[in-house]
Amino acid sequence: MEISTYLNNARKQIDSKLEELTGSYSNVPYFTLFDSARYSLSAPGKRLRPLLVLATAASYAVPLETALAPACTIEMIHTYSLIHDDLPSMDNDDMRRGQPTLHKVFPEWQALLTGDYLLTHAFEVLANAPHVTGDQKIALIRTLSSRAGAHGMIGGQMIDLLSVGKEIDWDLLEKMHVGKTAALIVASLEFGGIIAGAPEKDLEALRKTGFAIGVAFQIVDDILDYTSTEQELGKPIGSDRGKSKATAVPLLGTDGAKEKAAELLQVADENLRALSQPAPLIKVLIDQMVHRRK
Ligand code: GRG
Repeated sequence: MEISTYLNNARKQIDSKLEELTGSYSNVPYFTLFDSARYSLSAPGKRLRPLLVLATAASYAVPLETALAPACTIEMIHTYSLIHDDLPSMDNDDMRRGQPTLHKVFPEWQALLTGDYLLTHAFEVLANAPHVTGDQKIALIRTLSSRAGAHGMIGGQMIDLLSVGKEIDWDLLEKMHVGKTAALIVASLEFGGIIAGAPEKDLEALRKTGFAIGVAFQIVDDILDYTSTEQELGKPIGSDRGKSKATAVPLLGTDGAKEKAAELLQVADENLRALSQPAPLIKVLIDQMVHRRK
């Protein structure tokens, strides 16, 4: 099958699985929680993280259906993080994925609870995931809780907010990017490897690939904040600059940031080549991640 056909089909399957997993409960007094969850989940995101899970699993010939529910849990955690990040007490953003942010459409408290719901529900879905063994479920839950936790995504977000208005060095900025952005991308590759029962040597190469492409992805995000348009990004450009956020461009310059991203892609490529299986789908996704306009 053509890679683009595989990815288009995978995107559709992710969208419909997400809809199925977040159900619609019209007969409960809190039914509107599911409306707000759907509002954010069904917005046109790139679905990079679940696609990375499926692409990694597919490299080991695991059927898409086996990895689909676990893949969707990473999108749930990612979506929760975007909802919370946009709240007035954090980044106070009005637009996300080309539409008003959740707290602009529903009450702020509901946006907070919708994020909480998606975070909690992801672990319920993992515990009940079909097609994976009990040991694999434990490994998936351990991986996701740790990558999304204090020493992963939350730690990165802490550095981000603690650094507002301050000059920070590359070392701290890289730690922020590793936590805020790379951690979930690492988890995505690890998920594919765990579901495939990949050997530890491959899992380590997948982790190294994930860290490299995760930081490169964030550097591209920082560059787009300077070079893209609001229409393309689906949110205002220059929003990080306007909030005195620490980003790669003022620290390294646009050319320096591009060079850094290129170095990281080289690291990712070397590690992908060290896998016991060829991984053409992962390579295509990495290409899309760095050569994007939004
Ligand atoms: C609130 C715990 C907590 C964490 C927030 C994800 C995050 C951490 C903040 C969002 C802002 C931001 C720039 C994060 C870096 C990761 C990133 C580039 C997110 C956007 O990911 P895309 O481009 O988004 O994959 P789509 O909408 O395509 O899914």
